[in-house]
Amino acid sequence: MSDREIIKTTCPRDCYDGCGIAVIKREGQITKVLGDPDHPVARGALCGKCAVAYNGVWLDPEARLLYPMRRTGPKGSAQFERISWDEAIAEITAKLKEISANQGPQAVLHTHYTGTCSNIANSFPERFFSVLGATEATPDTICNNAGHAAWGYVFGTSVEGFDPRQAKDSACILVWGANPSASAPHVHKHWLKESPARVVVIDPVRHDTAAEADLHLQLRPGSDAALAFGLMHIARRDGLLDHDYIAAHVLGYDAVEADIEAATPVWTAVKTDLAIDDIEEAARLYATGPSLLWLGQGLQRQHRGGNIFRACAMLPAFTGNVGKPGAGFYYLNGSAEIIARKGTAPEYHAPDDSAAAPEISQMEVPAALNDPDRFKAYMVWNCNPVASNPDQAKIRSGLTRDDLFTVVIDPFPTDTAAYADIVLPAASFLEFDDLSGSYFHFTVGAQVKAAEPMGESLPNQEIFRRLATAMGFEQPFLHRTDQEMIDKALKAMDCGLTWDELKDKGWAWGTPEPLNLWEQGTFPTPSGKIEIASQAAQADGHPLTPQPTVDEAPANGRLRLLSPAGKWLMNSSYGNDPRIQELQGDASVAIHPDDAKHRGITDGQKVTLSNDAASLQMTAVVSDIIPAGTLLTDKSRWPNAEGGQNVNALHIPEKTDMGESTSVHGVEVGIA
Ligand SMILES: Nc1nc2c(c(=O)[nH]1)N[C@H]1C(S)=C(S)[C@@H](COP(=O)(O)OP(=O)(O)OC[C@H]3O[C@@H](n4cnc5c(=O)[nH]c(N)nc54)[C@H](O)[C@@H]3O)O[C@H]1N2
Ligand SMILES: Nc1nc2c(c(=O)[nH]1)N[C@H]1C(S)=C(S)[C@@H](COP(=O)(O)OP(=O)(O)OC[C@H]3O[C@@H](n4cnc5c(=O)[nH]c(N)nc54)[C@H](O)[C@@H]3O)O[C@H]1N2
Ligand code: SF4
Ligand SMILES: [Mo]
Repeated sequence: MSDREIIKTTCPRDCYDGCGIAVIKREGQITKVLGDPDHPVARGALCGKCAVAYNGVWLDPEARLLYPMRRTGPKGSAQFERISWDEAIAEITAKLKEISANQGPQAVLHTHYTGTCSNIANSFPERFFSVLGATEATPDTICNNAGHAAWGYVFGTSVEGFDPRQAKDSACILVWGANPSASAPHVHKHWLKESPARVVVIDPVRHDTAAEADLHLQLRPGSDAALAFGLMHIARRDGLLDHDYIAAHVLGYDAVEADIEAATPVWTAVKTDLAIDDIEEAARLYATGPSLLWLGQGLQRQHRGGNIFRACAMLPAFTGNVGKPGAGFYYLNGSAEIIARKGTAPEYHAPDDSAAAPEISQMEVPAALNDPDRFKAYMVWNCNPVASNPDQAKIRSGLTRDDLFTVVIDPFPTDTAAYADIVLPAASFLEFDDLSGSYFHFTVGAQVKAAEPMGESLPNQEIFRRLATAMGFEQPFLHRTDQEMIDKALKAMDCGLTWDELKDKGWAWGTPEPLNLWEQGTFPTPSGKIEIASQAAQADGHPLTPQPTVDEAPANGRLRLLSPAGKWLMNSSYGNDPRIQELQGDASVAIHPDDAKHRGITDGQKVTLSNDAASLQMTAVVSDIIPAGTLLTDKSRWPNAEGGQNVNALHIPEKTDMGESTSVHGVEVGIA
């Protein structure tokens, strides 16, 4: 049919998969958003949540923010009046200038994360804030910074992991503290199943990936470091360590050998609540290799997440499962970093010569927002802190401060936007051109404009170009056009395609052949080796080597509450889609039959979860999908749709041992 048009684009959500999308248009209107049949990951299907939301609230003008708005009612009441872009920009810049002159630009706090991961929309606004000199809430501290800090010490980088195409040569894939069945649905559905490797999952939760694995070690949360030592004990006892690799490429084997020797199978079984046979089998499968090790972001979201990551790094280092076909380690793949190995990197952030802006951990934001001497303005883009961040009550109280000028930029009227003095409507990924990759696969995707921005919404980058102009910031990098940045990035990536060619095809491999990273055996650490013993870590106040620690069991009848990625939301995104709300049902919490019995809790009953931060009602699901001592729910529903609170009301912002990051999977609660 002649009026039918197909536009290929890429899903820019914070997701391992990085799916290609086919947008179907008829008579100029988007009629359907589907998975691209020619994309190697999507293979013609979006995940369930995107299939609903991209055809639901994302196309629905009633659900979107359409115009800049100014607050007319009390903060939090979501009462606004429409204003023009010129008025909005003028009011914001007047306020930023006033605060900069009186308190200094560091009194402006901005917070952002991965609302969109498309390269320009995700990073361009940072240029503005670094020129302004605003304080940044360090983005990764809400998600994965403990892992980054730990693997920074060990490998010198945490963003250059294995190329998934290596899995064809693997005998074992060990998925540790990740749940691809929810967080990377296509990896779960295709990649894991098509590899000849045996799949081992280490996770307290028997999620779908664990249930379908060859072996699932359902350990007690927070006992992972002990397990890593236990696995190395067996590999050493059975002669499966690669002493040549250790001698040439690893620092610190001698320093941990006594701890490995002490971590006998019996000791490990007691510490982790696992069966000895399972520990033995996992150790032999992994150490025999070739093996891929995938450490999930869930794994490091606990009090000792950094130590756990250092302990798990012993596996590839001591068994030599690095730099050979079918072997490697992975946390995240940063395309810019991998591109930088070829000698060039796209310029997404402000050039290095701009003044270093101050930072605070996201764990400090709730208190900081309540401190009138510290911050006078709060600018929120690409995130929804009222739903996603810890200490919900304190965030809300900070946001009601009359002397805090708040700006929220989002495609949707979130619970955070309800507190804004000025709300700015962001265009959706279907409405502007950009580049978008994957942090798992080595793919580069075109994000292609398929419709005009809804209402008067604008892409993040255009909003910040306008703000820069109004502030009188003349630096050329604040005024680059999208096309200039896309062309420059594509050239740096050297994927062999121009923008028009990439647009046609939708996607390209970053490199035509699978990459065998770390083949040469040198690492960007001070010694050039894998540093299991790290003087840099020690200088920062950590032990020289990883420790075989286990978290104490919660006291006073409390249980440990896990709240990882669920199937139907993308963090809090899609929480406003009515069909998604229906599919999710009521907020529920899984409790082990033994714990339920002790407390007289039955399946389907309303229960109250409480700790020092809050009390929250959910529906109990009695299930052995989790071990005794543990509770399981999903993260980040829209609080206002749940009577004002979601699970993050219970999330106490305690920092991890490294990286000042969230320890949300270490939260403890009582249940009655
Ligand atoms: N209990 C619990 N809480 C958690 C976690 C957990 O495991 N448990 N996980 C944490 C993790 S890992 C993360 S990463 C954080 C994520 O937390 P957030 O970064 O707050 O993620 P979202 O809640 O999805 O909010 C992203 C917002 O960006 C908006 N957005 C989408 N596209 C654009 C755009 O182009 N421009 C702009 N300006 N906005 C856009 C979306 O509409 C949405 O409102 O949550 C954390 N919270
Ligand atoms: N559908 C969907 N997909 C998403 C997201 C989403 O919200 N929804 N969020 C995106 C984002 S921002 C991120 S960061 C990723 C996160 O995705 P993942 O890396 O998969 O991390 P999580 O979902 O936080 O948790 C993964 C697993 O860690 C386990 N875990 C918790 N504590 C422990 C422990 O002590 N030991 C071990 N071994 N395991 C533990 C949990 O039981 C869970 O099964 O997913 C992304 N993809
Ligand atoms: S969120 Fe992930 S799985 Fe879903 S369509 Fe986007 S990239 Fe694919
Ligand atoms: Mo995340």
